[in-house]
Amino acid sequence: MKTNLCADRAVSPEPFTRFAGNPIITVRDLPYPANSVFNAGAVKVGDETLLLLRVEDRRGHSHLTAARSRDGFTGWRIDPQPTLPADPDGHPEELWGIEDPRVGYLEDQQTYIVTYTAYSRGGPLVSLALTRDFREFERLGPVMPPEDKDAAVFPVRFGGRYAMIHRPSPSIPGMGAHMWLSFSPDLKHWGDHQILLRARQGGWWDANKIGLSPPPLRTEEGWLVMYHGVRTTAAGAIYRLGLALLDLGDPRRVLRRGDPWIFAPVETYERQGDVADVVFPCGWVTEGDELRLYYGAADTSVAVATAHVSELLAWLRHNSPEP
Ligand code: BMA
Repeated sequence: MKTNLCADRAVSPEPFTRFAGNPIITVRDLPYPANSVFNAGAVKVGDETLLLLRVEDRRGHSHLTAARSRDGFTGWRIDPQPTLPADPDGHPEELWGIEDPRVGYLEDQQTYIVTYTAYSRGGPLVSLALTRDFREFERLGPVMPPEDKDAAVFPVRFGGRYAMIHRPSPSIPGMGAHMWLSFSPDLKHWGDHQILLRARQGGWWDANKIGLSPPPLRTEEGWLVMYHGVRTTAAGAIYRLGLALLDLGDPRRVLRRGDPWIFAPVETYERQGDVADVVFPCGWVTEGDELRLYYGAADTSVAVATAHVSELLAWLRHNSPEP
């Protein structure tokens, strides 16, 4: 297998451009005290961009708070109190908070779906909630036991079934934490579990542990998937981002997977913070061909970078091994 490592000079090795005003939201922008704000889900609601922020309070527990902006970059209006607080009484699996929301839209139900990590006594697990307005939420409860996180549901059904990408963590060291695909007739009962993308091994940037970043994005060439790879070093972990492409009609088929990473911590706000060297997107939105990637920076703030979907697809064509 041979890789066209940017054989075509027209394909930029770094298609993303960071917004000059980064970070766009920090803890100082919140209307109430907290430790940090990061790893936000993102969705277009009408003519506004809505971010569902992960806010970590000063106990170390997280909740979700909505922020809205007309242009997606500035003028964020943040809810005055937690929009979706953890509910440890009604939902014991949310004992130590809720984290890392991915927001999708279920086309058949015309409802938004929020996939998030509930931090239970048994470890992190995957929970789902539905909402139409980001004010009231209907919790569907836990759908994957611990440890499992980094999940998102596709906006459409395949052969009548919903599909979800998620990342269980094996308890046996050295097995690798891979991305899985599961199916459900009703969003509650999930099965037909299978590995979708494997963490690579050895010296790769995405060796041993990978996980979905934003929800899969439908493009004319396939479902665009961005994932994070966690490289363990003597100085700690480095979270970088890669791309893959899945078949539109059958998301079990991986059409492409880039060899190099496409985005990595470089700027000071990405390299320094509560957790150094982390870029962690949970959402992206498109405006025509323009894509805006919203990412947590160093588990401390929220930043945005832009690219063109067509450029990302070209990048994948040039950076994936030939079939
Ligand atoms: C992952 C998740 C993210 C976090 C990242 C870096 O395991 O818990 O919420 O941003 O680690 O700390």
